[in-house]
Amino acid sequence: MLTPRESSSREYLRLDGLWRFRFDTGAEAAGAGTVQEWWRAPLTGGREMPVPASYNDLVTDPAEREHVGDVWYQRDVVVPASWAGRRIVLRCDAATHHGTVWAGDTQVADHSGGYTPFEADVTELARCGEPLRVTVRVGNELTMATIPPGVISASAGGQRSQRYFHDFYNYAGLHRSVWLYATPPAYIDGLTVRTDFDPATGAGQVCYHVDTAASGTATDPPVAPASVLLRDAAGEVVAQAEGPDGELAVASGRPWQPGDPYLYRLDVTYGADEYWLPVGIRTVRVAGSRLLLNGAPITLRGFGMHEDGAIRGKGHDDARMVRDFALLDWIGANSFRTSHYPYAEEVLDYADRRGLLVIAEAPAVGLHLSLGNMGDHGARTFTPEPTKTAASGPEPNGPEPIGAGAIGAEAAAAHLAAIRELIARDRNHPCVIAWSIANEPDTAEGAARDYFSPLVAAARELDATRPVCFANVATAPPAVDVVTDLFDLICVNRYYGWYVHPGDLKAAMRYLEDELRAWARYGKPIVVTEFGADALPGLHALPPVVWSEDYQVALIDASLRVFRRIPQVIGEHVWNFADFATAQAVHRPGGNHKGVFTRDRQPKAAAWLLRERWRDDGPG
Ligand code: GCB
Repeated sequence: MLTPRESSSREYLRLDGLWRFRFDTGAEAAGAGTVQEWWRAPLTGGREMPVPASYNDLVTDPAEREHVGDVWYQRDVVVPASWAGRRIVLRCDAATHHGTVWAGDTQVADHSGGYTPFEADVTELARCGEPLRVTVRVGNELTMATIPPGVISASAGGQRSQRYFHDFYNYAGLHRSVWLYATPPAYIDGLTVRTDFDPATGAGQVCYHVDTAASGTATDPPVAPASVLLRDAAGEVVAQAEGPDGELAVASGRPWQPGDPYLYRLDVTYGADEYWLPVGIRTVRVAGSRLLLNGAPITLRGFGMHEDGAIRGKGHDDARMVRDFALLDWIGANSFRTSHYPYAEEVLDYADRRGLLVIAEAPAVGLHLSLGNMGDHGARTFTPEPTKTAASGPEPNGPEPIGAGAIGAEAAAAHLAAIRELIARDRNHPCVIAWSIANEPDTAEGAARDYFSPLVAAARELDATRPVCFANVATAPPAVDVVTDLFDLICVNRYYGWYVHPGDLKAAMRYLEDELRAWARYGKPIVVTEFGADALPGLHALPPVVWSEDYQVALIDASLRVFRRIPQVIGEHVWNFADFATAQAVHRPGGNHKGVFTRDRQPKAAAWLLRERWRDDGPG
């Protein structure tokens, strides 16, 4: 599956804008819309919702904001008359968390996983020159079979509520664009590039693989194989080849790197079809406790982020993206993690062009069912047996307990699918330097090893060119973690000075240093993928106390000093880039405030500190 792009043979309609919209609040188990087949006629009710956007913060009724179940989006699109004879595809970039699509009266796609695209060939259903009714049912339910997981319960009055084990609001809707696009009937179906670069000689190499296919309407598939041209940024052809697989040599290659994100362009032709791909020539390797980009050690400075903002929630927004990257540049960051799910493809395209290094994360967050405020005391995550004793059960009227069995085979299959879709979508981006396959799973539990071994193996098989990692949780320090040896990078999320020893930075930093030195014994590169403190914008205190901007500054400052004493620590990612929405909770006043920027993207005091530290370090 290829990202829609315009070319001499391809055209698209981006179906952004207001769609007809309806909440499915019926009591039927399958949802009233499904039972009554709402896709067969214009949606009634007169509501409209923008795409892309989360719907949750656009409504005023609390029950609608917290709705658990399906919502329906619908619009008509006139299929251009000029598309006659071409293959026509309907594509959703993200339906969070489950999307079912109808073209007219026919169901054409059904997809689980809220952050990766899916598409369907609708050539037979789309009449050129006439309107096509497009209906999308979006479900937001999280269960023990989904990634991320959750538990749904119903009150005596039938009101359903969703519980989940991750610390960001469960925004839902059509979060990214929906497209209708046309290609020739015989078309380029997939493209993979792998690059190599020899810093000693400057020799670059691009290995490519082209998949082609022909839709049912193709009368005359091309006899010639695909051919490719590699052009430099000025448009000059620097290498070319024929055939579905090949190697392109670039004698004096200009490598892609932060500060100089040089992009070539691969032009692919197959019969009448043309497709192009930006290509950055670069290598990423782990050597001992170093992470090497183009053979040279790099240190990562940046953030864990979120796709999050006021009003639009998790809906992709070019304006927010451009502001975020401007702030990353201003502060001197060279990298970020797509915590805790794959971000919009527009973000990765932009990171390629801006020279940001990205740890791309699968949406596997909350696989730790006994964690802190979100989990149940004593719950087991990967162990297939009843999870708790009566003594550790919830309070009367408390949340629905996590059931027996917890994270099992179904969730593992969903997790594997999420990893596959992430790598298939993002493997051609030079900005992506590592795959993070989970955030804070319970890797102190013995059964975590059997759960993760096949997932790591699958990630390596899908892409042998990038390190594989996961973000380790505080409850699984080196003495008890059972999976770290399976991975290439050690990523740790640590809150010394916040959840542990709040207000006592001296003790906190001693424990932080001790733990990092214990991880250093693995001899692998260490990235601190989370550290930080909540700070309410405008709250000041001298001496610094928790929740003040001054305490956030002091904690980050002290942590950076510790990291720089330990040579194996090659990355520091502050949690978080900006304040963000979470589920309603008494310890989350208006959301999570660990942002170094406010939710409307203005600096807190810590931003100025980081700017001073990071800009002094220079690029890379
Ligand atoms: C974590 C999680 C992140 C939370 C953060 C916090 O360890 O990975 O999702 O938001 O802590 O602020 O508690």
